[in-house]
Amino acid sequence: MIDLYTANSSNGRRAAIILEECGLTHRVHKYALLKDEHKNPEFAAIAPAGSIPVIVDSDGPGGMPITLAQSCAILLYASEKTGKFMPRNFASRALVWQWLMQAATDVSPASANIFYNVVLMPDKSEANGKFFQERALKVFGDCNRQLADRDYLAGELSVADFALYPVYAVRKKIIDEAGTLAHLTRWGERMAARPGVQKAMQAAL
Ligand SMILES: N[C@@H](CCC(=O)N[C@@H](CS)C(=O)NCC(=O)O)C(=O)O
Repeated sequence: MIDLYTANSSNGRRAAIILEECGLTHRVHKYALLKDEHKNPEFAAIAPAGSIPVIVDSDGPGGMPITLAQSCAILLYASEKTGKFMPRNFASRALVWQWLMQAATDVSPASANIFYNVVLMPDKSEANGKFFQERALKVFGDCNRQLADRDYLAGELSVADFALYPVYAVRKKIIDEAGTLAHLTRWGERMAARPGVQKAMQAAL
């Protein structure tokens, strides 16, 4: 059994999606972050940075329990545990790494900056908001170009797509308004049609 500690954020949804898509039985423990619900002793004891998502798998490697944080580590863990969503071919796998990192280190921070500027920063600025939005559209544009001649980021459906999807979903409004990211939008429709994605997005609403 896997316990998933999560919230209604893109990082939390990544973990929920991969557990559903890999068919791994799990229980969801959901916290309202803005109410500080995650700041409790049970979660503090398992979360190295006090951040969601975290999974606790009672049947981890070698049958031993494992506790794991970082949304993309959880993507890779579930993939390796089940043998799903990672190509066997070395060259294809390398492409998955590239697009997984693009989602983790380019798209996620660009989206987070929008959230910080709208919700968390002490001084909210319209100019900074515009700057962060343009930056986010630039990195979504990189994904859009990659998807021009393939259905999924690395050709076949992989952890890279599950890393990108929740960030895409939360920024769908600005992507649609930009009107220039048709390949990404069609990919988003393909991802949104998946029952596992739908169930996980609902669970982490
Ligand atoms: N790089 C981490 C980021 C984790 C993270 O920033 N989690 C946020 C929600 S998306 C969180 O728990 N924030 C509340 C806090 O740290 O107190 C990942 O990919 O999992």
